[in-house]
Amino acid sequence: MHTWLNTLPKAELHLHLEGSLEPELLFALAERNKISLPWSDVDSLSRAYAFNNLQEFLDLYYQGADVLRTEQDFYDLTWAYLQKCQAQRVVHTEPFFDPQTHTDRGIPFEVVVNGIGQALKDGRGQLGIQSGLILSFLRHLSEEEAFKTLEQAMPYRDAFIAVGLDSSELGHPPSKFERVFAKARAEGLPAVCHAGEEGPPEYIRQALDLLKAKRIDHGVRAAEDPRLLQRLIDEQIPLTVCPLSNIKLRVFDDMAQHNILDLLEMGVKVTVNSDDPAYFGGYVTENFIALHDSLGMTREQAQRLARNSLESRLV
Ligand code: ES4
Ligand code: ZN
Repeated sequence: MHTWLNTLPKAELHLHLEGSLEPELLFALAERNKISLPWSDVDSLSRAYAFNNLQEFLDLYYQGADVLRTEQDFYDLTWAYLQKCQAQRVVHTEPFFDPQTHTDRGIPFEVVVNGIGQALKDGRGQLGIQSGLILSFLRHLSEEEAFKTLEQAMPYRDAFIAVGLDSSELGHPPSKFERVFAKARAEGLPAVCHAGEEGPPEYIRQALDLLKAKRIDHGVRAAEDPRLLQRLIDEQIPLTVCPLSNIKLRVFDDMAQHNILDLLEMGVKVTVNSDDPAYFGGYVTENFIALHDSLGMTREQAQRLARNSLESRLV
């Protein structure tokens, strides 16, 4: 079953490139860039990967991203992820990156986008992996800062297929970013949005109504609101669910409590994704395996989940 799940053709629609930075590459880049780290070795860093909530994870994730400095660093990060895609039969991926995490440290926007963009191009040419990059705004920062980021992105408009919204959810509702998403839409960039991970169902509604989101990232808290759930079913709005992430960040107590298969059986268009695989213990295949081992996911359910992912592509 594990091999079968690995070879099932699938798309990944919820992956933060910065979250695919494995401890080994993190240490290698620190050495290459002559950066001293607060961890003595890979093992002590890996031991720090124990989180009680989203914020505890984000604090470490932003710290880890500090080793990314040059175009080659961003290329190497993206290329390592694409090799995982090839090994797990991810034939199409729509990864996020967080430009503000880098530009706020003085890394030029073009360094980030050129490194990632070249690797994605080589992934198409050399690995046959189709892709489209999503520029994600950090919601703990202001809408004004998101506007500045969108402006910086405009010379590279064609490098992106959509805009997203991530980082600390609680206290930062989609409504805070209504105007910048309207501007992005006017530039031809559709929206996706993290909502209903730690935040309430109301944030999912706002993502749909105010940001015109084409997909909801996570969205698992929709289960608390029957009317919203029915709307997701009626409109077949994809949810990019990340099971291992949800366990690591304590959205559910354990995998046996996860609601993804219940949502699938109700007719919600759910997909399986890895979110930040270097931090959460696995890539897409490991997420599928966890659903099989802990929830008894059948082959037929896995096929439907994989088909949903391919049907929910933006490009
Ligand atoms: C994230 Cl799991 C998650 N949630 C919100 N923002 C994020 N950025 C990276 N991973
Ligand atoms: Zn995410």
